[in-house]
Amino acid sequence: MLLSEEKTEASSEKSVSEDYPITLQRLLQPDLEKVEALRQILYRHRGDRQLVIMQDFPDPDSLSCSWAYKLIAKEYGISCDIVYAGALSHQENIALVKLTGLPLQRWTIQSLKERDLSIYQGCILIDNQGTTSQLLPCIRNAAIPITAIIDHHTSQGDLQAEYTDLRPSTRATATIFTQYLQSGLLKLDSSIGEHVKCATALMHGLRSDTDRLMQAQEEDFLAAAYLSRFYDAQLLDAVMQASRSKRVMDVIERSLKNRMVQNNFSIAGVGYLRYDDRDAIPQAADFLVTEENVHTAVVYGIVHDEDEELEVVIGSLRTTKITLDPDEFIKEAFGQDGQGRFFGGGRMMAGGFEIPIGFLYGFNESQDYAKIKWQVFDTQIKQKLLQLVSPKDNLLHND
Ligand SMILES: [Mn+2]
Repeated sequence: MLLSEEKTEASSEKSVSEDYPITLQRLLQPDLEKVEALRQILYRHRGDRQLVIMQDFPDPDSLSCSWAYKLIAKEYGISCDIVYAGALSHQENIALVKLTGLPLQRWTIQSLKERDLSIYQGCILIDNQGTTSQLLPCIRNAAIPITAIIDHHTSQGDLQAEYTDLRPSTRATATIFTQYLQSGLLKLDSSIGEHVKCATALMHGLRSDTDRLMQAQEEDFLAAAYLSRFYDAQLLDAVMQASRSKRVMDVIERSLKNRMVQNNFSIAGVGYLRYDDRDAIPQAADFLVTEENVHTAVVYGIVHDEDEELEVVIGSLRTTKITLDPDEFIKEAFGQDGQGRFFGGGRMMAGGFEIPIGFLYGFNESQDYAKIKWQVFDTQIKQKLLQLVSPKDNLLHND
């Protein structure tokens, strides 16, 4: 090979243009020898169970690539557990994991004592070389061989693995993995939800390690171009917008699970939430309205504030339909209270409502009571909304 990785390691600021034809050649045919070597190793280990070890504070690059590896390995009957010892600290990472259902496990050092590590025939280090993981020494003590190291950090020492793909001049491990996919280790299929979500995660990993592509090189752009055929732009957008707490994410998750879509309206009750998290309701509505064929989303829940001894139903409406006036819609749906005040109103594209719970405040320390109370409000609100959404069948037929 004319362009050796050693050269680029020595001078990482190499100019791409000076060896353009060779680079392009390499980009279009990404290191087939390496891919072939990995294919053979996967084949040799078919049926194995492996551990994919991430750094203690996984970032989008390591999260997405670990997932991509798991999906590739599955093609060879290898089942992988993706583990990390530290914490998912950044909101965006929590969002990425939540919204894509990225399969990972947190293993504390203490919990290792109770684990049977003998079920694993190998481990894989992705986007790290073990130096940033507390888990690796224990894994090594358990005599689990290192099957592969795939990383773009500069070499951290002489850790031996059956397969090593270290590319210090590559900006993101996601670029390496995208090239693996492109070379046919796993044929992405945009009709498979998991593939779309993994491609979205890889796009996020690639973007985040290249400062939103500002630092990207040609091979990263080519990788992004390939991923663009499969990824879900709206899902990525939702991940990127996230500076949300875990509890907020949980509310959004509930809204996704509970939503009912009728006549282009998406309606979701999310149950109880803390006062501090009330902002999760409009955020959930923002998210639900991005669904295909939905123009208006309404999300509501019972917000409770123990200090104030207060419970109130809070709801949010978001619409992209120009002809729908949120203010009018909410006033018509919920009407007025005993004093003639409306329960809510709105502005362009958005609206909200608050319905006091008053006398029914409190849980009586009974889960059943809380549940019944929620069902009553949930049913009533849905019914009011459905009278406007589909006037003909305003009774609740669904369960
Ligand atoms: Mn990385």
